[in-house]
Amino acid sequence: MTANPVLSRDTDGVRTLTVDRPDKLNALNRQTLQALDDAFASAANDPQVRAVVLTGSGAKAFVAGADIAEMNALTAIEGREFSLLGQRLMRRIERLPKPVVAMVNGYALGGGLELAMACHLRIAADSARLGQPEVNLGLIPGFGGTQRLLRLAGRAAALELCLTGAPVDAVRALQLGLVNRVVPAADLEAETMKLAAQLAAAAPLALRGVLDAIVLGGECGLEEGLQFESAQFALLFASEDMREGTTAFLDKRKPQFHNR
Ligand code: DAK
Repeated sequence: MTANPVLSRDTDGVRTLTVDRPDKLNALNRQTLQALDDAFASAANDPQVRAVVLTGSGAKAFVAGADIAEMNALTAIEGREFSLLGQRLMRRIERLPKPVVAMVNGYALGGGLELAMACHLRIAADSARLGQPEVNLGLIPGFGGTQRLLRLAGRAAALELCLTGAPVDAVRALQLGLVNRVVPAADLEAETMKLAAQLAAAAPLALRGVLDAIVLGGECGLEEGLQFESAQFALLFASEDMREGTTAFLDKRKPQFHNR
């Protein structure tokens, strides 16, 4: 066991989590997956946290994938545990009741791209490269990558990335819908923090409603999704923040949201 491989910093309602194994390009070993799972559980439960930013240490990598050296030595039983831990983490992030922004500061490969895709929004540095190179290791994506890539970027892109294993640059990733924005590497942190601050200042219950409606609603058929949306919409009429938001608009002032 080494020091906690996930750094945590809080600024004005934004929790920044940094995978901190730069000498291994922030590769995800079991300790790191567990630390991330703990960190996201804690962010979910902390009422001071309104938005989360996830990134990697150093200028070179967001996360270069699952730790190949560790995987190489796993038994089948350990491999199953590894897979379940990774899948649980990805699902926890995707289902977090607060927005999570991946700040993709470099390589996002294999499990690293799967991690970024589990986040709600992705901002990439123009130097980033994204891909699913598992076939080169005799594997396929195992942390939900085939399914999330398919849903995010469509069948053609998912097949291209997973079959060839070749990474794409940030501009191509933007064209494929894999990332929301691309910015110069020097501006990445400032631009990401600006977006996170905007999310942290928004009405938390409304953001949660959006996340539930789009993430969960997107997993059902249109009819159930629409029903789910209207239930989420109705629920917000019970919130003080909805009264505050609409009253502030009518009063021509800025709303003050209190997560109630
Ligand atoms: N794992 C472990 N170490 C890694 C690593 C990784 N994924 N990526 C890089 N490193 C280490 C390198 O070994 C090297 O360590 P030292 O030799 O210095 O000790 C150090 O980081 C610096 O890397 P390089 O020297 O290679 O740096 P370069 O700039 O030359 O190349 C690179 C950068 C990103 C192109 C290259 O490092 C690379 O190709 N890395 C591997 C990328 C990759 O294939 N990623 C996908 C991993 S597979 C599953 C669930 C999920 C998965 C699998 C199974 N189950 C359901 C069980 C997921 C699988 C993956 O993610």
